[in-house]
Amino acid sequence: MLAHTAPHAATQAARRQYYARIATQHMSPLWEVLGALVPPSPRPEAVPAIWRYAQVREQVMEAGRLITAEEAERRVLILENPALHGQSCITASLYAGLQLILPGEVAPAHRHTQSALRLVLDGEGAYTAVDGERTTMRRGDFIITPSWTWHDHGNLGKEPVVWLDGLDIPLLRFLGTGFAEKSAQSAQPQLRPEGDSLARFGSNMVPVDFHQQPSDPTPVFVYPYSRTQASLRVISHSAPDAHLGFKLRYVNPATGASPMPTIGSFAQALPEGFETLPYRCTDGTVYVCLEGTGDAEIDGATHRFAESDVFVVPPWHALRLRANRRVTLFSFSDRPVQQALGLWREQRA
Ligand code: GTQ
Repeated sequence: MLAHTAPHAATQAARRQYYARIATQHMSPLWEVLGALVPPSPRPEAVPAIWRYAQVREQVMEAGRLITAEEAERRVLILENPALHGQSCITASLYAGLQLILPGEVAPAHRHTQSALRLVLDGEGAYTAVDGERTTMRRGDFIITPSWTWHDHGNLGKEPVVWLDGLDIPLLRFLGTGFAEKSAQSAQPQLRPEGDSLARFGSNMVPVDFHQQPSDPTPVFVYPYSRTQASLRVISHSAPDAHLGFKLRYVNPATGASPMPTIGSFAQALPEGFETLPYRCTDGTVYVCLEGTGDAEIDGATHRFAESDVFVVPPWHALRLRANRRVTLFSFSDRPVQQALGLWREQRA
């Protein structure tokens, strides 16, 4: 901010000429932009938005008639934040998209430094393979492909399968740390039977001589929705948190940390008729409704959501949730990054 009294016209003209001169040497005056650079509280560019599955499903299916999964490599409709058009992101740090795979198709094996999650929305019979182990994808399942792990997808079933992809693409683009490579084989060889990693690491036990190194990916890469549902049902007998309902975070079972270092992920239940108190946090968050119907009031504007709808709450926007019928939500954000840097804040009204 400049001084409170407006400068004289002659002073303003002199300053403008000066700014033009220093611009030729790639310099600019901080005092013109300081307030925007160092705001008193977050001013995200991203805006609240909702994608209603019933309204976008047909567009997703149409992509299946226009391009094959093989040709596209990944047949995905990117969910673009309306205020970040052309930037392929849903928040400043996160990417989201709806991926379609038709019966008989394969999305070929590749790996990249970007971390990815899948949240299965529609259809049955597809699988994701991660570092040599396949997992069958069922509605609500949360599946991860940590940084630099090989992954491919296929559909062995009889119906189209759609899932939500969540990646840290914008964050890695910002950091300049994106690397990727394609595998020579389109499908990975199966090194272990399905269920191996969950049995070894996902049953409150780990192999006796297992020690996780900081750079190792989490040993469990599927979090079946049936287990999440069972947990949320059982804890729903207690009193809900006034701001969050019943909310759990997914963890790497070997460490208790987030399954992936850049993306935190959560599952949440709200009893029928429950309404949360306003809550805001610095991590812009993508929500997916897995069960029920409700209203998300984001900074005062209400968005009605139903099953498989995706909505985004930008950083530091107050959220109030109302469950018209018992609601289960999945969500993800960059919270582990903010927490690792000591930056994360929340506020409960
Ligand atoms: O499945 O690997 O939506 O690399 C965007 C980039 C999915 C994937 C996306 C990707 C993938």
